[in-house]
Amino acid sequence: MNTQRRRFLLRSGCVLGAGLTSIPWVRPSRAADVIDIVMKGTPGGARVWFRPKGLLIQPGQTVRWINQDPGNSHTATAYHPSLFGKAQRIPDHAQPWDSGFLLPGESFSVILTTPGIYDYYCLPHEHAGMVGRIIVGQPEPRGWQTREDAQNGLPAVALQAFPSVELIMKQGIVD
Ligand SMILES: [Cu+2]
Repeated sequence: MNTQRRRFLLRSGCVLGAGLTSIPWVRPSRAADVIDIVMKGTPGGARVWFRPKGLLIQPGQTVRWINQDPGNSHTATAYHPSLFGKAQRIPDHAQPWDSGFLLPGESFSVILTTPGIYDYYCLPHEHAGMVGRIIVGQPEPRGWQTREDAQNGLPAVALQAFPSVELIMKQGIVD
């Protein structure tokens, strides 16, 4: 499946919806296969955030971002050089993603298979500290601490907003 087609399916939600679960060769969907992260904000947009902002999942699980902020559009965008020239803050060889702008009520999903730490942000609100961190399986054996600690161009408010790897591994979920 090429990238464009895949993106379309993910944007439309079809790939995760009831449609595919009825096809025999697709593994039956369980509730735990899709984990939601909501995009929220205060009226007027003074504060915006992902909830949960830290999440531990298993390889092959799906993460779905849902914009539940009636007053703002948001994105979920992986830190990766191929997207807006950002430093890489996802595992090597993992597929970066960019949801594009999600209007209120819209959602976007990715299936994460490569173990490691994934940092992502909201394109218009990175400077408001709207970032999140997902750990798939467990941190990469090497390199993640360097990357976690690296400033590499992030605004301080974003860097400080990431929940620590230790806390995510301990709690599984960090609001
Ligand atoms: Cu945002």
